[in-house]
Amino acid sequence: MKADPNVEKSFALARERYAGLEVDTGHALRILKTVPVSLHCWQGDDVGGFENPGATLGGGLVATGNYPGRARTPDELRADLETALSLIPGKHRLNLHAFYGEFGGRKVDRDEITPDHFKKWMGWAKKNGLGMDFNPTCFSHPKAADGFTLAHRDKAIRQFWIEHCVRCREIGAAIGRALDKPCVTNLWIPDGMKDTPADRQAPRARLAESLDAIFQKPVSPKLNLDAVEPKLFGIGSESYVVGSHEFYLGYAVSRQKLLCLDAGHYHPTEGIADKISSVLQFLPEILLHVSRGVRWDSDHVVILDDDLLAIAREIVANGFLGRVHLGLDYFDASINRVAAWTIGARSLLRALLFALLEPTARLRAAEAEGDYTARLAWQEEIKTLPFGAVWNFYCASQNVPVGEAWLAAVKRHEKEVLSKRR
Ligand code: RNT
Ligand code: ZN
Repeated sequence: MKADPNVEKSFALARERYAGLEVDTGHALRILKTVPVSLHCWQGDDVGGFENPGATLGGGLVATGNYPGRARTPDELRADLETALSLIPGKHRLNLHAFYGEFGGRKVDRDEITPDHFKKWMGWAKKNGLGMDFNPTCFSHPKAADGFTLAHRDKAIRQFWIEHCVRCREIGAAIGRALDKPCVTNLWIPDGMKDTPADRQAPRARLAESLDAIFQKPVSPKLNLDAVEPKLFGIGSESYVVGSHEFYLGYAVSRQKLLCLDAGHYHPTEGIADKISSVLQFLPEILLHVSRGVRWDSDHVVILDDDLLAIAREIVANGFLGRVHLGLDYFDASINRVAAWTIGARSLLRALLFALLEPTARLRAAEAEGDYTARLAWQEEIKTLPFGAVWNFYCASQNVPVGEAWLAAVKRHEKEVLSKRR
């Protein structure tokens, strides 16, 4: 990358300004470099997976749009991920769903998957210095067609999904072993009802029982960490979701599992930022699905908005970076998919940097003195500090494009690679 002297100059001025507020930009950048973001494979192919080419997305998930160039094979997906990763500063992770296994053209059902089907992904991650996370796929399958999986009234169906999830934890552990860092295996299920249930209780009792069966065998947290993801409602489960927030909060706390907070899984005006310091009083670690709902759980591409800044701020200001795992979760098929990854990941990193540059000590001193006037004044002044200059410097120092320059690389990839996928 050609060094731009203006990037250096602007950074020098910014550093001075922050130093005047007792904020050490060098320290902020050293920390930012260590924070991995888990890139969700499913943005690359509209949550299609590689079991069968024409599969339709289930579980109430929808990826709208038909932008050309969707990845159709694992190799295509890896090529697209490599392009995105070359535009995102820092070292990151890959978040893989179980139905992205490589089955060699054979039919391997969900209750038959083994670490072998993910060997190539692990090798690729290792070669690229990426960590990996994993997810059971409890949707887009005939045995999930009626909207129930682990909470199904039919024991055989529950057993099928239990077996799938047990195998996913084993695959998670194999990933952790292969990459020498723990894999977070996150469980989300679609179970719920479109209209008012007559029995809200029994499915929840069945789900708790299924979860206990899945987690029965101890797995070293050095290899695999279990997370569970609640949701308020989905398409086709508007009236009732078995795995609600309260259900999984209770489950995670009582079983000491990671709770996954997805930014799109609450009431439209309910943010997850304020939940972080609450649940971390009772849980050692959590997972965040950084997403953006527009009026509903629409999974729009993550942008640098107030919700995202608040999330990053709560993690950083409270010193929770070591206890919060960060993953992206959205799927937009209406724009270039590599750009979607790049925009979301860069936005999250920018929000973290913004938080790392906050003069928190000053804000907290004002608060401790009861000077809420100064606290509010500072909170507003912070918004126009020269944060962009620090971000540009960080990108340059990490050898990724500065500012909007990444877009040209995405357009080149589109012309040379994506446009040939017809
Ligand atoms: C669904 C959940 C879940 C999925 C992925 C594909 O509402 O957010 O995390 O998006 O498993
Ligand atoms: Zn999610």
